[in-house]
Amino acid sequence: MTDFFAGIPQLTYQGAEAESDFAFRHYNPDEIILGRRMEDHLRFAICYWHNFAWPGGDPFGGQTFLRPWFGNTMEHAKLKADVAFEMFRILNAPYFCFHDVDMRPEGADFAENTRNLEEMTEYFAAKMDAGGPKLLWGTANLFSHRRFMSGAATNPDPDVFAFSAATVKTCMDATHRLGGENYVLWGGREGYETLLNTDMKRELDHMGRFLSMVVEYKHKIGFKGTILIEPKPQEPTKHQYDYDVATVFGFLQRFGLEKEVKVNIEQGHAILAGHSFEHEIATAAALGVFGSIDMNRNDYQSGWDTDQFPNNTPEVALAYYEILRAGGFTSGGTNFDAKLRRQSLDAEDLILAHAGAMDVCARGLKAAAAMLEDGRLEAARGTRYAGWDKPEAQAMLASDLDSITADVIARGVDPQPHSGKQEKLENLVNRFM
Ligand code: XUL
Ligand code: CO
Repeated sequence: MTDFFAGIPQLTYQGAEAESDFAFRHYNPDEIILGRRMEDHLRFAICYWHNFAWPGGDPFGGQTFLRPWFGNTMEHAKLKADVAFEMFRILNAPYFCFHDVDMRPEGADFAENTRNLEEMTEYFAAKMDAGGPKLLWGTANLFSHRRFMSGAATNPDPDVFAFSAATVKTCMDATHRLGGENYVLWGGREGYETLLNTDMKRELDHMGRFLSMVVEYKHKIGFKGTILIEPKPQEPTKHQYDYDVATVFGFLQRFGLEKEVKVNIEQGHAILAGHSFEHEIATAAALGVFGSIDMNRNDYQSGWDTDQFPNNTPEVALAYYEILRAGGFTSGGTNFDAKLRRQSLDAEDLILAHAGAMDVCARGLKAAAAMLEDGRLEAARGTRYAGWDKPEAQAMLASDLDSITADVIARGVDPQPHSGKQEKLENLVNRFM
C-alpha cells in the first residue's frame, strides 16, 4: 500500500441523493439494463498515460504535478504501478489500458526497453492475478521519442520502421501475456507536415504492410483480441493518414484487412475531424468495423485535442444509443483517454474526475436504453423507409436503368416530399435526458 490516496474510500453506488463526493450516483455495476449488467455494457477502462505518466504540461509551461513516482528508474515504475492499481481498486474499474512507455522506464536502447517492459509486465500480471482489473488494450507509444519525429511505419528511414515494428511486437507480447482483449494502433505521427518532402504513396504502402505484419503476428502468437486502429485527422502532424472512420475503412479494404481490424473511436478525434461522435460510431457500425471507444471530449472553442472527461449527458447518450443499436460492445469498452486540467493537483482530483465521468456515462447509457425500449425513434425511422419494404422496391434494386425508366413512365411516377420530423424527434429525445 502507498499513502497517495490516503483517506479516500473505495467508491460504491449510493444513488442520486448521496451526500459524499466519493460515491457513484448513477453508475450501479449490477443494475440490469436491456438484460445486461451495467458494468458489462460500459466496460470502463482507466488509461495509464494521462493519469500516471503525464506531468501536467501545456505548450506554454511544463510540469505542474509533483508525483512521487516521476523518475526513470524501475523503482519509480513499480511505485507508479502500485498507485495505479490502488486507483483502479478505489474506482472499482473493470479494465485499464497502457502504452509501453507509460509503464516502463526508458532504456538506453531497444534491448533495455524490452527488458524493462518484460519486468513490468510480470509486475502487472501479479497485481492483476491478485484481483486487479483486466486489460482492455495495450499499445505502443511510437510518437514521443525524437526517433519517431518523422513517423514510425511511415518514416523515410527504414531503421525507424524496423525499430517501430520490433517495438510493436514487444507490446503485442505484453498485451497477450496480460490477457488483453484488444490491441490498439493510433498512428501518432503517421502523416506529414509538408508534401514538399513527403512521398505519400510510399508512406501509405509502408503503413499497409506494417499493419499486415501486425495481423500476421497476432495469428502467429494466437492472440485472440481485436486489432483496433484509432482514427484522428490532425495533431500532431498536419495531415494524419488515419483521418476518420471512413478513411480508415478505405485503407483497410485496400490492404484486405477490413475483416481483421476494427476501429477505436475517440470523441475528441471525431470532433477534430468535423464529425459528431455518434456519426463516427454509426459509420463504423454500418461498415462492420465498430470496436471500442475513447470517451473524452474536446473543448468546442479551442480546436485542440484537450482530452477532457465527459460531462455532457445528452452527448454521451447519443453515442451509447448508436452503440446499443449496433448490438453493444463485444471486445471493446469505454476507455477514458482523459486527463485532469493542469491546475487539478490533488490525488482526489484523479478519483473525482473518473467518478463524475462514470456517472455521466451511466446516465447516458440509461437514457439510450430507455429510448430504445420506448421504440418511438426506431418506429419513426422504420416509417420513413417503409417504402423500401415493398417487394417492387426491392426488385428495382436488382433491375437496371432502362427498366426503371420504363416503370417511371408507365406508372407516371411523381414523388411527393415528406417531412423529416427532425424537431419532433429532437423533442422526443429530450424527454429521456
Ligand atoms: C492521442 C490518443 C492516444 C491513443 C493511444 O490523441 O488518443 O492516447 O488513444 O495511443
Ligand atoms: Co485515444
